[in-house]
Amino acid sequence: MQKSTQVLFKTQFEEDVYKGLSDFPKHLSSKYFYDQKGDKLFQDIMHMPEYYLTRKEYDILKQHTAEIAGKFAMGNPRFKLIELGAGDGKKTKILLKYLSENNFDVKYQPIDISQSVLDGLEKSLHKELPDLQVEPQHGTYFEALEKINSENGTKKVILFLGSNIGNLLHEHAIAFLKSVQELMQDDDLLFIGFDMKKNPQTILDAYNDPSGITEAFNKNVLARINTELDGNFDLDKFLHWEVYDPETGTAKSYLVAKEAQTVSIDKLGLLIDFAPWETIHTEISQKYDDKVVAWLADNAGLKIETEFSDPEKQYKNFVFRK
Ligand code: AVI
Repeated sequence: MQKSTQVLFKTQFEEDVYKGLSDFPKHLSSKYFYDQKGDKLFQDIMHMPEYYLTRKEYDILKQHTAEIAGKFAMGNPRFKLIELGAGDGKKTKILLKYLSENNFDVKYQPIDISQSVLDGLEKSLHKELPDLQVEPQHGTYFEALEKINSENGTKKVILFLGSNIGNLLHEHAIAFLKSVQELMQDDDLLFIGFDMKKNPQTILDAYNDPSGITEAFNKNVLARINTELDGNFDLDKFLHWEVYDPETGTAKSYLVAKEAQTVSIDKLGLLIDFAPWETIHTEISQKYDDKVVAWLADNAGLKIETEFSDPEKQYKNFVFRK
């Protein structure tokens, strides 16, 4: 018998780990891949030859910079460019450079949960684009968006790149888009990157690199449980396993127990039994088609303004308004 709901949790991580590993089938959220080590592993993933997403989106921004900037500035060339989950801003810098060099009246407001990510980005932007106004916002997307909204009525262009939306189940993606939509004014725009359905092998390869970087990224949630919650997971006793369903467009990551084992998580007073080949589901990376994007937008009260894509239409950036 495992402890029940009277356990008092000090953090969301504690609660989610407790509940996810006590559930059947077991699950843990991919948001817990990201700590300092996880951030670095994700940077490495973005440089892997198999992980096409980053390159495709970079190429779209590079190929269509002037058109995208023109779309953003349409009707009102003075706007705030707000980026949700800015990271190192490598792709956004293409747009920022163009906007800055062509005298658009833009203020860039990157939002990130990690203060060190924001500090690094601000520093590099001051060096590379000294004339650009940068105002980082630390916090969750909605805290920061609400704060920005309350400041004044300047038009907003909100960026959500990297197919980050794909890490949300459709119902959560709709809820997320609805919340953003509610914070948008009539002339505000939302620019989102979507990884599109393609040859299933290409997708599997992107999440199953032979160098083991994605495996380490997936297992980082177990490493965090070991260091932060006094767990004793033996990472070698788990397999990284990726599946892709070409019908639904959902790629799913699992950690699979290679043998029967019991893991203790002392801070949670928890003992977890694993049967041989039992799974922990850790991540979804949704792939889209045009119909699904239109359906998500419709459900969130958004209208598609236009789209930009690579020549093979493997990745698309959509512009939405409310
Ligand atoms: C951040 N996110 C969009 C990545 C993805 O493609 O789902 C995270 C990732 N997981 C494994 N590789 C990359």
